[in-house]
Amino acid sequence: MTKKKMLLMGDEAIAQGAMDAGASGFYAYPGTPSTEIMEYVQHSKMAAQRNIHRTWSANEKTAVEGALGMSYAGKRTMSMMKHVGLNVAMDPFVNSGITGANGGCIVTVADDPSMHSSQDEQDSRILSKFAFIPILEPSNQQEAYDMCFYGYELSEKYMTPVMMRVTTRLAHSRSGVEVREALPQKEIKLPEDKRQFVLLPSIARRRYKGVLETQKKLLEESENAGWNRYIDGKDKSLGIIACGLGFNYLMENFDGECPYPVVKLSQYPAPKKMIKKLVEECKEILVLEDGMPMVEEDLRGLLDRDVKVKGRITGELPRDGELNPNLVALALGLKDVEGQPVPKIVAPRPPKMCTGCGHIDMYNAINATVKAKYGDGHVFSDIGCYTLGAFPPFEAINSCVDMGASITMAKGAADAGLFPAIAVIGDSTFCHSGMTGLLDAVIDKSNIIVFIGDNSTTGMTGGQDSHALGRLTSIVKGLGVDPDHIRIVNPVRKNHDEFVKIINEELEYNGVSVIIPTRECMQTLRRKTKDAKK
Ligand SMILES: Cc1ncc(C[n+]2csc(CCOP(=O)(O)OP(=O)(O)O)c2C)c(N)n1
Repeated sequence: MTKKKMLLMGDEAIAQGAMDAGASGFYAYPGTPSTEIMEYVQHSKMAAQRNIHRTWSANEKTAVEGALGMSYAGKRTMSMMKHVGLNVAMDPFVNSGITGANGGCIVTVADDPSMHSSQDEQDSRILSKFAFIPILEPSNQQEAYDMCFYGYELSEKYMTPVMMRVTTRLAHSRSGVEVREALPQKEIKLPEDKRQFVLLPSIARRRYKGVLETQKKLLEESENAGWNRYIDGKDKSLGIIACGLGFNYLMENFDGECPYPVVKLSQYPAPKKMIKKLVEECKEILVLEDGMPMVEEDLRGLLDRDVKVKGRITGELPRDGELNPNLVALALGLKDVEGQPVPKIVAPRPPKMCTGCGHIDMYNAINATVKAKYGDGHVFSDIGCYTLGAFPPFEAINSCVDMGASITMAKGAADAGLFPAIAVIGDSTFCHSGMTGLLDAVIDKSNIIVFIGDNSTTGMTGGQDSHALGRLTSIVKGLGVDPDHIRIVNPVRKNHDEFVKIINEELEYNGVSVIIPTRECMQTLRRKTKDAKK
């Protein structure tokens, strides 16, 4: 019988792999390059037939907690996020390392080295290691698919969550993937130890000892499971440790036949025996990792005396930015192909707000009032399409740090005496992590104006449903903002004067004002109109 093959992006391979491996629920908040995992599940017939849970969560913390609850109930589950999302979810993520899992629990994190669409460059492997959670790092789409089956088995065998770590290029590139017969979902089965998930100090101390013990077994798994491999080579002048996608790049340079011995590293804790063998056999070691020099640092140790280790720390590879086949070639002393002229097929286009976007009218009104009267430096923004207000012609915002930080930073600046202190946030980001900051401001009666740009969607990541839909004003009221200072405005050009008047009135008020410019995103509106015509 011929095996069935599908053409899948890395993200899709993970989604299909998890469903085929019997997952009962997916929990995620959108973020590039992880968004497509949930979108694939949401559009999948199989997910609908199997009644797999597949709705967006309010943020990554609630996603990881939701998945942990499903694991508690004995079913296989996955939470998905981009790397900065893991920062938001760190509390449940780290503690889930101690509670452990019941049903198979995979936390998929897509890192974005080179910051193609992120505010920083992090390596989630370091955070997983910190949480004692084993890591699977596929080197291609097929492995991403297969690792879902193994990941759930590993998770259930050692009762631990497992991280699946990918980076942008793997998440977003396609390849043929051989798929397997789908496994049935698990039945509800509560944890045998009824106190497993109760992290009271006395229980947590006991569990922590257990987690430390389990690390030895996880190391053995890493040596033997087959994802990590020692591949011998004739030329022992160099040994290479190729992590995740780095292995793919390495093989690309040698058409599959590398002359040097290689440790292919796709499962952590890193396999000590294999690496020891490589270090003993080879004169020098080159470490290829897409992200931070985690393995390289571990290998050098504090004193860096015995082994000649080359990589991102020593400059054979750049310290920041994503890995690619050309950088690997240069580190190996091969030909530089980057210098070749690249045909200019796509002209570079700096990002800008869409024509007709409501955020444009919001910034025109803010600039006509706050900036015109008080100058620059008063507007704390957040992460979303409106962050483009940093660029000309607006140059309207002065911060963008992390999701939710607009309101809390405006509050802190107001606490310091800055007037006016303005926050700009989107409806999705507000529900993600703006609500608690607004509550702080209400409790402290801070003198701030918060603009919640309500375009009825999560625009920046491609238009996923926003939790604010149909309930934004009630949430703001419920958090205690005086209804007289909740102002709704339709941000269109003809309402500019009304918008300006509202802002000027709220500047007069000493307390928390919330102004909600409300108009649907141009892109989702266009999509809906197009669909209606079909
Ligand atoms: C912690 C974290 N999770 C996810 C993202 C990806 N992301 C960037 S902006 C955004 C939400 C944008 O929606 P909204 O606030 O409604 O603004 P819009 O783009 O619709 O104007 C998301 C999910 C991120 N940057 N950080």
